[in-house]
Amino acid sequence: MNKIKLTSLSRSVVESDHAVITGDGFVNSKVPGWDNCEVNVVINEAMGANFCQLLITLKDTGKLEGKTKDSQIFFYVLEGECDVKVDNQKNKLEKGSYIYLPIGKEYLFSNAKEGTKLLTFHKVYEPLEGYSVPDVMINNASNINQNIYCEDPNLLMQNLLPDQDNLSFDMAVNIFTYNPGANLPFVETHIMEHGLIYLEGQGIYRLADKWYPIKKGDSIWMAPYCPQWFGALGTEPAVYIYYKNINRFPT
Ligand code: UGY
Ligand code: MN
Repeated sequence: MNKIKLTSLSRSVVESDHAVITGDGFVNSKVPGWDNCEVNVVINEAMGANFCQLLITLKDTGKLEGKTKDSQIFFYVLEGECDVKVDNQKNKLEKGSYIYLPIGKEYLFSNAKEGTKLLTFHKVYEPLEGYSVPDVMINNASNINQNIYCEDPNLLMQNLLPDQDNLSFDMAVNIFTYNPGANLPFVETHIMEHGLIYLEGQGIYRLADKWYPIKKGDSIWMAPYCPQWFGALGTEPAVYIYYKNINRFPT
């Protein structure tokens, strides 16, 4: 038997209007103030995106300390648990918990269980005349209703932030669940940009005129107007959490 592994293969692809990042090519970055953790910058401006998506793995001594600047940051616990201190209040975060930090907010994440994984979305905040900057928001995805999407009971949408109902927000983060065999009813082509990571399951994503097999742990970037479609495969639901810029166009 030939046991040589072909190390030149990867499912990761980076194109001008989309990317599929499978994690096998991760090389860590160091973020000042963030210690005893691994940080992978999965999507950011260097790729052509207008936002940033990170994956952070904390050791039990891990600590993320800082202050948001021009960018608001949304943190979501993919695995494990930790504490977060903001506005002098300590909160326990567990799997499915999330915290939205507006601009100019000090934060400290600590007391992590070894191997805790956090997802972040960062977007430069665009103020809107007549509306105030959103407040800190802490919740758990399990508290958020699943709404039927596009009149298909096999497509379920959870809006983790107030979304279109509150013009203070210029970003949305949603969890999209496709029951086995469900698919987007049309090829979406829109000005909003997306970043996502798969939480469960698998399927086929169409991005521009290419088709990609996708599974739990994979991340995707879709530029504005990148044609997009997904169909779930297998026997489990396919679930992804995604970012979308909203409420600020046309200018
Ligand atoms: O909200 C959306 O645009 C979403 N339906 N897009 C997507 O899942 N690719
Ligand atoms: Mn879309």
